[in-house]
Formats: sequence, C-alpha cells, structure tokens
Amino acid sequence: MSILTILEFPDERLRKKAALVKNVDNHIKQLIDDMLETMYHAGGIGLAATQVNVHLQILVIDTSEEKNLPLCLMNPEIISKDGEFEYKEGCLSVPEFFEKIIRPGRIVVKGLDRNGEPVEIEANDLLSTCIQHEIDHLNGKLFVDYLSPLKRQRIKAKLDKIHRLEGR
Ligand code: GNR
Ligand code: NI
Repeated sequence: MSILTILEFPDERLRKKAALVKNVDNHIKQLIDDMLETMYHAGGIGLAATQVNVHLQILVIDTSEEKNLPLCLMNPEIISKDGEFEYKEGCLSVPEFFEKIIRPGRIVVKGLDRNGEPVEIEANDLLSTCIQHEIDHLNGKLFVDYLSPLKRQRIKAKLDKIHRLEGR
C-alpha cells in the first residue's frame, strides 16, 4: 500500500476527463487500495482517481462515522436524481476552503464494484453529495466551479500563493 500525492487546484490535470475502466485487474485493485489509504490518511470522505493523477473512472468513499465502511465505484452513471440537499463542501484538492453547494438530495447510481460486478446504489444527503462531488472530479469539474467567478478567483489566488511559498 502507498500514500499517493493529491493534485491541488488550479492544477490543469484536475480538468482531464477520466476514461472507462475496461478490466478490473490486480493493478486496478492495488490502485483502489492505495486510493482508500490516501483518502483515510488525508482525512477525506471521498477521493476520485483524477485527484491522484490517474485518469480512470474510479472513486472511493467512506462517509461512515467509524471510517470503516469503504465504498468503491467504477464507471459510475447517475440514473436518477431528485430533491435538494445543501452542504458546506470541501475538497482535498482545494484545501482549507469550504462553501455551501446545493445538489440533488437523492440519487440512484450504477457502476462496477471492487470486483468488477455491476452494482446499483441509492444514496441520500451526504452520501449523495459525496458521490456527485467525486463524479464531477472524473469529468474534470471541481466544487469551486459552482461558485461565483470572484470567489473562485480569490481561492485560486490564495492557493497560488501557498504553492509558490512551497516552491511548487
Ligand atoms: O473530504 C471531503 N469532504 C467533502 C465534504 C463535502 C462534500 C464533498 C466532500 S469530498 C471531500 C474529499 C474530496 O475532495 N473528494 O473528492
Ligand atoms: Ni474533491
């Protein structure tokens, strides 16, 4: 297992669109395990492969209190959505910034599980928000894209400065 490096906004690699996973082989399973380890290590409730610079449709999530219910979904497709849920979202790729975002509050999503078997998940509230946040990553979209251009620009300027100070 290993901890992977998480890309940070405004890194252009976060804008790439992820490709379908064709075959869930041992390499993919190793990547899933590394993504889970990276997510838990960073204290996040979700992680998309895009964030670790792998442009495949893979996401991992654990919204449980005890952090002991890892969920993996590949090639996710939302097949229905309704309602609304507002949550103050954060992102490991936009560290230290949190903003309220409204998204559909109930979704049904289908995809492949860790073994490559088809699954369908009904999700509400936080889990629904988290799945949509991760699917956005796979499409090159970030939660800051839902904010006003002014707010997004302020966040970009602050992170640019931090990255400069860190010599990135
Ligand atoms: O850790 C995370 N918390 C979070 C809070 C509200 C909505 C979405 C998230 S996902 C985020 C981890 C992350 O960046 N996943 O892509
Ligand atoms: Ni994120």
